[in-house]
Amino acid sequence: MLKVLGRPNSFNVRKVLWLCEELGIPYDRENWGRGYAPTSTPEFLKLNPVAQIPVVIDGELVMRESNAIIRYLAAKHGAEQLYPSDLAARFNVEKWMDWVAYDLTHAMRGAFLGGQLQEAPWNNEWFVGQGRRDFTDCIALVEDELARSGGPHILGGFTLADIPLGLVVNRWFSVKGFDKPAFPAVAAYYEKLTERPGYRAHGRNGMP
Ligand SMILES: N[C@@H](CCC(=O)N[C@@H](CS)C(=O)NCC(=O)O)C(=O)O
Repeated sequence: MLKVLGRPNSFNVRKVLWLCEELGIPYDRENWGRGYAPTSTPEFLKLNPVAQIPVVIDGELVMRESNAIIRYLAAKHGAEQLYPSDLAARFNVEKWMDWVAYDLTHAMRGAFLGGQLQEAPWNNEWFVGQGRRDFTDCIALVEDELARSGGPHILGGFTLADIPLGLVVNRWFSVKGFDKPAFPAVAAYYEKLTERPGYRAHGRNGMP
């Protein structure tokens, strides 16, 4: 049975849990990370030297990096629609995943970890302001893309790209402390994703 190490309120753990729900993959989960078992122990560092969650164990394979993990699981379970084998189609999925992992992670550190949770070192005034501006600009870009393509998902049909992006959108609607423009196409996308049981369980589940 797949083993998932990580707390269920972690942005990156939620990607794995949501995909498992989509694909019907059974798993055991243990609570690790902030507020639970610390990831700085020698026991955990043997599994992930970066001291981060999620860690996912599939037999002999010990995995870290949430996007790599969900790509592995989708490929292993033959989820062709979510993660196509055609290279051009696959590229389109991966470009959105990489964009979330890099640009949006930085923006959300300022807007959410710093601005909302007041977590050091992200709660620096300049960093919070910049994060809020960058978060807004990124969501504006998603709005333009969805308005241009007509959606209903970022690439039309539901793919792996919607998992990190859907969690970002949930965080966008949950984050507080600054004026947020209305983005109607993003709001429609949020509602569309909410039709999915996996998103209701691990995305739009009351946690930011
Ligand atoms: N690039 C990593 C980032 C993982 C990451 O930042 N995990 C956070 C939780 S979302 C973490 O381990 N935080 C420390 C903790 O909870 O103790 C991934 O995508 O898996």
